[in-house]
Amino acid sequence: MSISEGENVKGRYLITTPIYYVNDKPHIGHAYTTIAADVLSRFHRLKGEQTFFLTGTDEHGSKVAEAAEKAGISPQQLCDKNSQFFRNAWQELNISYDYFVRTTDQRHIQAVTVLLNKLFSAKDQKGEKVVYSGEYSGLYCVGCEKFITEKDLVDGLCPSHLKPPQSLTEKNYFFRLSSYLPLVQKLISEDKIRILPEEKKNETLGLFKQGLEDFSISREKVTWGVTLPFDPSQKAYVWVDALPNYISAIGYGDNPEEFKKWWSGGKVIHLIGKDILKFHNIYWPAMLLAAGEKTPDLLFVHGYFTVDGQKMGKSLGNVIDPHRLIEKYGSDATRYLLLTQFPFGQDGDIQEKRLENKYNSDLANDFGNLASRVLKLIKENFSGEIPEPEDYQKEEKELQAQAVDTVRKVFDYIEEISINQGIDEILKLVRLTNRYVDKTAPWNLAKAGDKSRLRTVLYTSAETIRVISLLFYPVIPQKASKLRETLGFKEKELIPSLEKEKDWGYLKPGTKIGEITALFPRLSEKEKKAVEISKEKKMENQISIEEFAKLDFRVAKVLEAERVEGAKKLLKLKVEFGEEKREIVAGIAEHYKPEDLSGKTIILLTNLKPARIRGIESNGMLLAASEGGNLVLLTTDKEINPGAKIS
Ligand code: ME8
Repeated sequence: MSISEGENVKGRYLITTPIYYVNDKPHIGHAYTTIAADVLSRFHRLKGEQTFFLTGTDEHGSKVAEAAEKAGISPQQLCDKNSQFFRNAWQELNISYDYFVRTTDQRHIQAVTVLLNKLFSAKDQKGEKVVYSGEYSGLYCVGCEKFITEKDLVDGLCPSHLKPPQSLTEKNYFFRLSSYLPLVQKLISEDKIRILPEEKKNETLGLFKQGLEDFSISREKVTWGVTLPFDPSQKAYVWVDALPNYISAIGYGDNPEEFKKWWSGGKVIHLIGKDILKFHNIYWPAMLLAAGEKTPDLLFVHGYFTVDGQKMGKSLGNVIDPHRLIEKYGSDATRYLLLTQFPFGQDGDIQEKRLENKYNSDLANDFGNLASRVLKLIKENFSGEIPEPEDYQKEEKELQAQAVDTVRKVFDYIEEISINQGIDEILKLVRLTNRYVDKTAPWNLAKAGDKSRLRTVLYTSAETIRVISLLFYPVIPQKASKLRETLGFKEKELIPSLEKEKDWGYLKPGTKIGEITALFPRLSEKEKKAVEISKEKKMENQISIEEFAKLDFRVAKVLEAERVEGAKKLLKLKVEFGEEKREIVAGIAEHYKPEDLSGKTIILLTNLKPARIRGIESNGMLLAASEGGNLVLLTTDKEINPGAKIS
């Protein structure tokens, strides 16, 4: 057992988010952590530091397999589809990840296999094997993908998923956590593994006091997972497969140099939500120690938010899709609004009304308005060229000092992952600049013809706005770049650099400013636009008669039906239409018994590409109507021969 410290180059960071389950689409909880990690990565890049920003999807385990079965598709199909939804959302939110890991990637599976072999052959300090086999009997919550105890249940249900746990007895392999607990505890106490915020460090240390048991690292009855290299009858427990994403993505097991560079050659920062604290703060360091690897440098555990006071969940119907916010506020404002509802690290509540108010007050009024009024004055009074400042008076000197000081403060806060304090400082500077503009009243100077003073005031305002564009860039990258473009920066200068831009006076007098558009239009105007866009989207979804005519729907007759082995929801149907016979797989087993189906008339889409579901090739899709949990098959009003075309 060793902690290889490595060279630990200052200024090299591996920044990670959790990898999200693909049993469903992304929601704003996932977006929250990912945006925070993006902001952090962008700040480090601004400092000129090497940054590897990692995110991805967690694709194995019962939870995903069950969702696939419910959807009537194979687990891999579900993973491909939903993993893409995450990537799409991150693209819309301008998430600048360097690598998107998927646990079904061969590269990842290979790395997990290497790690499992390493753990299997490892011995602890007493010379005992780290992995041993045993029998486990207990309650398992598929939603959490973890074993839970009777005392965790509320009215017999898992309190997080409001579902009864399964009772499981099986042969499992166990990880001898007990051998590593004292060292992990020591590393955390001494901040060698730093846990922020402080109360989450204390919460973690509290878990050691309560006692922690060895955990099982495999499953006998799960089929969707990584096969144990030392026992092919078992699959790796989904968490033992998921946690190593942080090393598989940087070359563990296939690129030792790259792996060393990012894992032991810099700082490793994991951002996680408080729901997965134990896995990350205790199990993961212990696994790494057993495998002879360095432990993470910093784990930042943020809080959980509710939506309008309620836990966000499918059953409550209050899950917020990031697209909805992006449509209303735009990508940058969504990033800003999600991060500024409550301090990063604490629990909070997201309320639609508060989002609107904050958009209008911070972004439209304070920031957007400041930029447009200053730029307009430059356009009107100096033919759109940044004026040369003359005598700096007390007000200017104060604002300059504030601007330079804000740069230092913001980067200091970000170093400690105090994202909200960092953003608050930027906004304070915005407000100070607004006050400065109000106080110096450049419109009056223009009226009075005091060009000399006007030059100084407008240069000072524009230069402070330039500093704000530097600081705001990681949070609202598109709008900050837009603003920089208007300030006259060329394409390659749109991404700022701290080293070049931290001092006063970077903006060159004489620079021609660009066209001025509102950075953040007030919501009422923006909403009008959103309605127009959604109308356009609806139009885009409309299809022509020609397109509809391509769909070959036929009346068909069911000849035989049987259950698909191992799939609760699937039936295999043999159907006939005209001369043709086909086999299809349909997710209707919870609504129709096989024996009730033979002889039934159904409506079949016949020219769908074949799909393999549970190893069976399905050649067509039947039509059904559903509402709530109810599902009925579509059929014909009167008798008509199978094969009749539907038009
Ligand atoms: O746990 N508030 O994936 P997951 C804040 N696959 N953050 C939230 C949130 C909320 N209401 N809801 C979700 C998993 N999150 C595992 C992780 S890592 C090796 C494996 C965020 O899809 C938060 O970051 O359930 C939380 O930790 C994560 O989504 C859980 O995502």
